[in-house]
Amino acid sequence: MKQNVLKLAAMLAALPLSIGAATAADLDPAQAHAPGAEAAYQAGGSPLAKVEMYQDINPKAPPMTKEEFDKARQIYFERCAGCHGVLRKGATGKPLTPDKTIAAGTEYLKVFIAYGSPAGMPNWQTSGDLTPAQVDMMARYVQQTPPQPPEFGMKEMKATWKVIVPPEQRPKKKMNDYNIENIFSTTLRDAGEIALIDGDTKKIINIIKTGYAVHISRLSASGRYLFVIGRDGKINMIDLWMEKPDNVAEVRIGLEARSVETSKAKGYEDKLAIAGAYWPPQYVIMDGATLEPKKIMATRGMTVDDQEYHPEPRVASIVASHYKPEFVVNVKETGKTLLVDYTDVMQTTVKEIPTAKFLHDGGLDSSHRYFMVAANNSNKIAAIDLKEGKLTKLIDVGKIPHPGRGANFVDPQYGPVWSTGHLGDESISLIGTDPVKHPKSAWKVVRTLKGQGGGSLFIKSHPKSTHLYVDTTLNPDPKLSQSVAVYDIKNLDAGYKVLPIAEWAGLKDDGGAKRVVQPEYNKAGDEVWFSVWSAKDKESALVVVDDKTLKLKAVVKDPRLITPTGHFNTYNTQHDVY
Ligand code: DHE
Repeated sequence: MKQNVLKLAAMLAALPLSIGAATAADLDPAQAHAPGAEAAYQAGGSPLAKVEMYQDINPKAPPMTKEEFDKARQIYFERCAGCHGVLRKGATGKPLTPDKTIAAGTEYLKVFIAYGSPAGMPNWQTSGDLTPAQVDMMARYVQQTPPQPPEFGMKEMKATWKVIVPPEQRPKKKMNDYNIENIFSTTLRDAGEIALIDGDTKKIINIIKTGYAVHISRLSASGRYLFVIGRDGKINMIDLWMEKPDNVAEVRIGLEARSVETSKAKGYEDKLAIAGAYWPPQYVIMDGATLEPKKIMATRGMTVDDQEYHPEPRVASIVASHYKPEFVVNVKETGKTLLVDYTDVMQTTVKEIPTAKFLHDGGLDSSHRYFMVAANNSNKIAAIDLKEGKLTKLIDVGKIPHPGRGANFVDPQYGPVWSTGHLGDESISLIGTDPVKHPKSAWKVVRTLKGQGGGSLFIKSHPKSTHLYVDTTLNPDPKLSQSVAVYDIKNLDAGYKVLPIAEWAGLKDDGGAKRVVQPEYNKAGDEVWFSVWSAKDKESALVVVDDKTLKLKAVVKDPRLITPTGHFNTYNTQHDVY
């Protein structure tokens, strides 16, 4: 029996089968997205799993009890929504709407879910993640009408908004002795907390409760306030002037979110904050001192290429222009970069720049004039000119670029470059960013470095450093996921050295994953910090490397450092130094 099913799985993967309206390609997310590392990365679990939703009855879909429907819905949002979308209209994975899935039928879907496909759909049953009964339930679930989570408008936001310490009761000057330009805000992902760590003494200043599966931190233009966003859309605003820095305001801007940023243009310092939601698909501009939500803008609309309506285009990265009072908002599924003028928050002007689908993460070039954003599943980087307000170039790079904010440095041959690593291959693409002095190199991949392997998430350099660090966090080989590659920028042809970061952490050898993630420099640019990210019931650590000697400088361990992932140096984040 098992052999027959395996044969069927192999046949389905190999043949362009046509079953009613659906073909294997329509249903196979692997045709649209990349293998292993990316699938694992996307299947991160959505807070929507816990949200009650309405079950519609479609007489053509196989029957499901309410209990089964709710269980399957939870699994869907925990495992599948990241690739296939909240409404199953398709994101980086293919659509799973009833017109396609009912035509395919339960048995066909069960094989796909159980065995996956060589190109990327995880093998949920054979990996042991789902039982045969759960696979059967999921095969029936994806034939039901997709339930829609509730909207989250001004009324809901205001109900979550709390000003813990009003602006007039906050310190008038800095009340602590910390060097607040060299603090690290470290994401403690599964604890729903951040650790504020003194970059000079490497001591923990405070552990602060934040949103669920907390994600990133950003600084206000003055450097006084730290903004942290959780996957549940909760933003925490932390005042670094307090004797012991802590929360002064919080709000939820949606049911699921990833990005937060603050106004950086001259005259607007610390005035506004913005956050982008995955669900509902919207972004929200808030007061920069209290987080009071002011204006909600929806992103639902047409896609960039085929101009089809997309009901849930998620907001990916947001960056503040240093040139103009504008936020740069990247909308993932429709492939549009929005320049949101915030001079008049209520009568917002939005310029829509068509870029490419699947916009994700990105950062500024060293001049801060250009924003470089990865359209990850399109295998492209879009260079946007923030001075002129237009797309400069779409640049083809390797497979599934994932830069974080990318790394800027001066290539000895080609001049200033911005660089990205990739989830889907081992390459590192260096793109020329100086059209004035190096016009021949501008907006082209001028050099491709060979890295340790695919599964790279973050790359980093610093203006005072001659090194370039590239992690391989999601590579399936523990040797690679537990180390980083470092290049000498003055001699890129020499290849890389490997630093055994996880080994240096000296954690117990318990066989658990010890993923090394996100190089981040201190303010001086002479140390590089890494997280060694273990499971939540295992010990993790931060490892600090001396950038000159490439030797171990310090290990930070503490039972409170649970699942450290990203970390954000206050000065470098405030000034976009990377
Ligand atoms: Fe992230 C940035 C979305 C999983 C760590 N991540 C971003 C950004 C987006 C995003 C849109 C850009 C924000 C910005 O600049 O405004 N991340 C997503 C996902 O949708 C995804 C794939 C799946 C999920 O379920 O959330 C995901 N991210 C992860 C992780 O698993 C990581 C590795 C660990 C963690 O803490 O969750 C992770 N993402 C990060 C970090 C950044 C980030 C550290 C900021 C990088 C920077 O240098 O600014």
